[in-house]
Amino acid sequence: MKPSSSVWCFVPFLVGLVLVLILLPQGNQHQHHGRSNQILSQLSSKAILVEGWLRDKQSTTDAEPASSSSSSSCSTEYYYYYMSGSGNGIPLGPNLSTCHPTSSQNADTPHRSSHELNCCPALPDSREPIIKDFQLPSPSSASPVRIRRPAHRLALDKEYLTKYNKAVAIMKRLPPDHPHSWHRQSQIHCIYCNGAYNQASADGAADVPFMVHGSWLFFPFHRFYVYFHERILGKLIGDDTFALPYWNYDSPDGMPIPDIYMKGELHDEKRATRHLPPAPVAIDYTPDKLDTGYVEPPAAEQAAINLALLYQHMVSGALKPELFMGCKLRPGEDGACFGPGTVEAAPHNSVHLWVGNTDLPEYEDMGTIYAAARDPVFYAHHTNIDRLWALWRRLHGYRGARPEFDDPQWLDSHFYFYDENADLVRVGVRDAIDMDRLGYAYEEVDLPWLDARPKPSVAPELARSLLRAKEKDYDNMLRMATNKGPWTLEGTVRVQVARPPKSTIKAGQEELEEEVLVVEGISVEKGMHAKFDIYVNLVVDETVASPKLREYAGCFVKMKGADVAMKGGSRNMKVGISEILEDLEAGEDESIWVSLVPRGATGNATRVDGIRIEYMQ
Ligand SMILES: [Cu+2]
Repeated sequence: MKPSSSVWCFVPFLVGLVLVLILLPQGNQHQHHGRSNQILSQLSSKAILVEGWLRDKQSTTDAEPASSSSSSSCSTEYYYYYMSGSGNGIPLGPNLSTCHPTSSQNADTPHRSSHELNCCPALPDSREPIIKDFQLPSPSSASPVRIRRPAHRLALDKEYLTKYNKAVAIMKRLPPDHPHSWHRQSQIHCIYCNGAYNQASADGAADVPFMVHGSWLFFPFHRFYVYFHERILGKLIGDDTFALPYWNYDSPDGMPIPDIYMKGELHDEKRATRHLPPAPVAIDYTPDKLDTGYVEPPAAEQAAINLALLYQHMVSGALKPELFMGCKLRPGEDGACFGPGTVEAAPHNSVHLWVGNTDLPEYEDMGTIYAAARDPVFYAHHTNIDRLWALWRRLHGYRGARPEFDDPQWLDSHFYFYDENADLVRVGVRDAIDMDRLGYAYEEVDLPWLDARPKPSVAPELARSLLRAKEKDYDNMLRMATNKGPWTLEGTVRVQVARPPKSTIKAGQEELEEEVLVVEGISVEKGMHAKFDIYVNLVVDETVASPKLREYAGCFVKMKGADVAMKGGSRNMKVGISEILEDLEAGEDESIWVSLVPRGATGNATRVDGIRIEYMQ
């Protein structure tokens, strides 16, 4: 394709841009009005967040046209133009003709048998006669907004429950090969998450799997997944206002598995019996924690742990898009990365593991990637994850940072889904960003985790002298010179990590720079799940440490079956620590102590190559 014709592609885009600029501000304000009032009152005690959110709202409104797909009919050509290039410009996407059986377990894992999976459709999707490009509804379109409500408040809404159960029942009765069937809907997760497709965009014929976990593809992929699932359910019962509920586990009342998922079509047998209601979800969960002497806290304490963890993962640990969204996956083997964002690690991974039945080989259904979407509660878990993304974008505009990447390679990455008309559509990440444009919204509820900023376990001054005393104890502590591993996490690893001098930044820009702890080269034996917690300047015993302490910086959680993603490339966990260091009064110290605390019994299968600090702009 000639570059000159690609120029013409931008003409409708520019016209659209002007139109959107004229039309959008009013429409957007109108849509936001009730909700913004609500969130403003929730945040009233947090002047800085409010101020920030308003600025964020302003800047995203200004930036909106960039996510419009008004390039319409030209977008296919535009895409091929990219494809014909090489190097950095190539966006990521799956090659539909490569769907192949994959495996969920590894044969070398002695106590688990290898499990071949074939999640591909009987007829390859690449044989579809027409693949459409997804079109965002125009901002002026009159279609109703679908309102997703908290699932725990729906137990008495008979009319809604009848509809939802009926839609799922119809889905379950469709022939298994129908793209709208329950079977095929759940296989989407298996295909995209167990590596059944190869990348379309890798150079040459390299069999590089296309994966959507552990990177910046995680949020946009799952947004589209539940988006189409919801529209299909609505179509099956002839209701274009139908919306999925969300599992509001970020609020104490909503923490148990919602009752509506305990009966009828929404029930699933394959769940951990000890976690059925009224047990509150444990967002810091790992399956074999109890085998290692851990005692489950009472419900109120668990709820407090959950909120404190959410504060860290949503607010202070994730001030930059890369920290929240995950690592920047690039095409080809060289571009491989596995680095989940804070919320993908927990609550996403941990809640999956908490629901799954640990008596089954792979903790089916929710605890393993290939089977997770067979459990109806999967969709309520993922609407909540999607909601947390939307909340995060609002909260973090205030430091002047863009609330998402503007990297074209991310924006042009794409996936394929069957829409409610059973047409195969190609959807790009750029169309996932603005939830309002997609025509659904979340009913607002209180956000108690915003107020759950933890306190240091001991007074910072005392902590300082305790740490100094420990530094003299050469036997118990690894020294600065050894902050390079590899270490096997059989027990806690404590490392003194030097803080490099800050990069030169313009005056007034200091607060834009985030200090980031990088746990490098994480590897987990195939077929195993894993979890470790990351603490900074921890002075209390790690067996009593929890996310309720300010020293908690984050965690790494790997689900079962996420092995394909663990191949090659960089495997890092990054968490922001500027606010923690401020609260621990360690902001001026030359080095900090980092503890990696394995949780559960798989520490001896987990290896880490090193720890370092970087500054993120
Ligand atoms: Cu998931």
